[in-house]
Amino acid sequence: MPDTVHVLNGPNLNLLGTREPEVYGRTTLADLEAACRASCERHGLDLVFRQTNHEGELVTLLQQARGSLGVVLNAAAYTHTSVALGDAIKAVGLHVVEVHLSNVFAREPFRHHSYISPVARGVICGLGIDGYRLAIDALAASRNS
Ligand code: CA2
Repeated sequence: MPDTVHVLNGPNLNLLGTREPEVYGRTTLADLEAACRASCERHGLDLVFRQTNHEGELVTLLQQARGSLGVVLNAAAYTHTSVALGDAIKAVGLHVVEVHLSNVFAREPFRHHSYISPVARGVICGLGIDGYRLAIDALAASRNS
């Protein structure tokens, strides 16, 4: 468990690669999982990779990540709306790296606020799927700290 990273993806990310490629790119969720798995393997880490369209399910998945090295979280639209996710991150006391494929600060003002950033270990946005790899690298680097 301490050698496991959980990558959690929120609503509509199951559609990656099929719609709005100009915003989210052409990589599918399956491609993203493969890239995360390769990153984890390079660090000798196990990977739990999940996507859900349901807010409460994301809370449950965060709770289930207790005991792991940490979480890479793209909560998608719930980033901007969910007090429950912010509370869950505080409650589990895990290292959570918030990731967004797009640069949310270059988009609509409602995407500039996050309930996750204040309780996250770090935030990466605008780098596409590379952001997930960088987040895994950061969690791996935190292993002995
Ligand atoms: O840039 C990101 O990763 C976001 O978390 C993506 C969310 C958006 O609400 C956030 O503001 C930023 C939206 C995910 C929707 O994913 C789609 C993927 C393909 C086609 C349509 C939606």
